[in-house]
Amino acid sequence: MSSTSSQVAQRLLLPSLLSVLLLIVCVLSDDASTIPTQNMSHKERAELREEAREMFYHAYHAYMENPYPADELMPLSCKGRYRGVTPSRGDMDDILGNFSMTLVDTLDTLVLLGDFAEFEYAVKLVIRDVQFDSDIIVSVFETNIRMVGGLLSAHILAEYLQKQADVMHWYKGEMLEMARELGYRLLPAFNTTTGIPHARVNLRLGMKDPQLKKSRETCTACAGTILLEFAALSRLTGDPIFEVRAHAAMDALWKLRHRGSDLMGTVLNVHSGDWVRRDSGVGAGIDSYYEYLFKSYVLLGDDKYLARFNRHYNAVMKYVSEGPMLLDVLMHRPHAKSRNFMDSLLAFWPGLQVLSGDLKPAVQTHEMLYQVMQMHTLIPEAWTVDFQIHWGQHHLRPEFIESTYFLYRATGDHHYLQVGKRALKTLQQYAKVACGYAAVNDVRTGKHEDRMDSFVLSETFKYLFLLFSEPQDLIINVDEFVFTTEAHLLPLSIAQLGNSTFSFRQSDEHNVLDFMRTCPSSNKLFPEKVRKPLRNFITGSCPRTTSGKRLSALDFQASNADHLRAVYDMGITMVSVGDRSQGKVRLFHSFYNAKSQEEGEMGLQFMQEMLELTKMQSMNQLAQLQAVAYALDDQSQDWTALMAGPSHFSPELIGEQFVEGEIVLASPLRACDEPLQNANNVAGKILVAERGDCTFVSKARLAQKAGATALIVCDNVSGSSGETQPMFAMSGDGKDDVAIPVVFMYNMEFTKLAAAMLRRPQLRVRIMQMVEFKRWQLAKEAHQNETAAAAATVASAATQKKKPDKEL
Ligand code: DMJ
Repeated sequence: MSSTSSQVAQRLLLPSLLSVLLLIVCVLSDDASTIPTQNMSHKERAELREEAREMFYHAYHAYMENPYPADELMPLSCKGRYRGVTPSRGDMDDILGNFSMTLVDTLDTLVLLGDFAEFEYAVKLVIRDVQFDSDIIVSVFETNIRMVGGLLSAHILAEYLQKQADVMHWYKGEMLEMARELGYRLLPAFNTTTGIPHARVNLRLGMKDPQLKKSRETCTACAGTILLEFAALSRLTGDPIFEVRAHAAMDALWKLRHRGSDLMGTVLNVHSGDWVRRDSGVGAGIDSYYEYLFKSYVLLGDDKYLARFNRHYNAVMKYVSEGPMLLDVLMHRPHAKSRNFMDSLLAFWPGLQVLSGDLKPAVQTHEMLYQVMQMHTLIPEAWTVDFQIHWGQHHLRPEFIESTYFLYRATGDHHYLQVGKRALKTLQQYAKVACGYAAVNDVRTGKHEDRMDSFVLSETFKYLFLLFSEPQDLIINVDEFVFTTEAHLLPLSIAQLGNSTFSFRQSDEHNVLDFMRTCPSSNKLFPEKVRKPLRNFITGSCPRTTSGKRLSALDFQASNADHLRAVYDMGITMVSVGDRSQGKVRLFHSFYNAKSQEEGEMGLQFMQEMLELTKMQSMNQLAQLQAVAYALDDQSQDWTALMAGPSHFSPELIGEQFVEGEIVLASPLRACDEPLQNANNVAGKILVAERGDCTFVSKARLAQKAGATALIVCDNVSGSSGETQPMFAMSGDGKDDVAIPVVFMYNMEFTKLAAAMLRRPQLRVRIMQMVEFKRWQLAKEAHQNETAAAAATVASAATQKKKPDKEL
């Protein structure tokens, strides 16, 4: 679709999108065997809406009556958090710019709540008190989504109220001017080689702040969550610069995707465009990049963003999504999981799936999240694949409630109202304090933190209020807006400025409930059908509650007492072998020892799975294992391969790739200080350095600088060996500047190499993957056998010819 024709269509997309989803739900829901969730009465729903409103005001008044004009309320001390005054929390404080962030972030929620008087008062305060000319370094991403987004949305709604509610006639676009000024202050961050913005900028000095000299790295979400606000800013002010810069950043990011997997990493260098962290998921570091691709398409009607979103979406569903779980992989090796935990930011994903029309996986992931919540009371900041707590904090984040809201809007299933009710009551019970709502430091202890982020008011309570509101309760038709990642409202009409098409809600307009009535109660059965099989998802895989479910070898943890009991009951005995410290065990299974016939059979299955797993593990380990191979004389076909480990910071040798050369010992052997004494004898050779005194990667840089073609780091612990110790991959420091292969050898293996060096001065070695070395050897042997067989055939043919002569 061309952009003009598509724009008109896109303006209408979101409302109709939700209607289409409702229709799909009706068509698919004819299974009477699924029990619908208990419906919530209008009365209860209205009470919950009012409770959400009260929650908002409890927090809002605590902020306004105590620390305002501070950026944030500290709810335990009831004081304000000011940049440069309150003890620093490090990078986290880049959110703060001493610009009354909580108030700016909250303005449009006041309008949604219908509180025009307080909105008007708050707007006056913002115009009077907020200024940006401060020598403070702030996060470009956070300032954009909370401040620029907050000001823009408030400006749009202020003009709206002027027209529709006949109030605020004094308002002359001051907040738009403030947003424009702030936008200009963020622009210096976009002066990079790639056009991808720096992560931080000084509000007064731009990038001239000496502290920003070394600024290089940013996260994908940080750079890719600008366009909605900047496009709105350009279109409202008539100055194209913001939108131009934001599109350029999106284009540059798109070029950095992995061409094979279509996935993105999470951290990159804004100048070189190199990836610094190649983990790829949908949570922290990348979340709102995906959100802004899709919503830029909805808001601006540019098809390319939908195409890009779809490419990434397919990749995420192929590699990252695993049933209801979403687990990071490496963008360049997408079949390898790179983390064994999920973070709470990814809870926005089902909401985005709803908007993009993929309802079933949205229902599934939401169900998984709900179970995490039920298991730990509050969703922790991160949890492991077996649903144990990884990071215990709970920051009163909105994402889970946001997804609950979108799922309710799309399905009409009252289950989502019940989920929202539980989330609301839990916040009341565990987060409410005298002066606002406090984040929880650890969901296991319930201990509070002196922290209430501005998104609690701008998002968490806003989505709760929306969830329990009937469409006719709202003064605007939210379907005519896109919610930014900070839940600020931008009208779909933004592309046709001066010609506002959104309107106050008429009570009979787009009435979702009426629509639901045309499709009696069965409209909730589709999501129920998807949720039902997942209802025991966590209890089924959680090691703490094994009841009734067979423990699979994949889930088994030897340190878990329940698991040990379960395998014992299945008739499996575990015997330690070798040195106990190595933790090697052998498993024996006997039906005779099993608690029951059924458990005996489960034990047999468990053993078979274990065997498969062991095979897979050793294949993976083998793939990573490197070989340092040599022959003792040039003619010899007899090569010796010593095992070595790879590194995370150097190029991998894959397949038939290898490095070959003479080896030379570094002098001094630890190779930490520049220059190497024998630097002039290193070029073109493979350098050997001993572990210790400095990092692996700094030795690698020194070797590279001296012109070495590869580096072997040998262990400094006498007697260590890959035969008895697990091989590992050396870690770097996040930079990507080592271009030569680097491998690690334990002491015993290196001692063999050293002995060979003594026997043969100027020994040449070949570094390659161990599996490739084995393959190469096998091919060589096969070739030798063939040659020998061919020689034997020739010889026997010659003998046969001679034979008659002899006989004669
Ligand atoms: C909010 O500031 C935004 O939703 C952002 O995109 C992600 N993190 C917080 C809420 O958790």
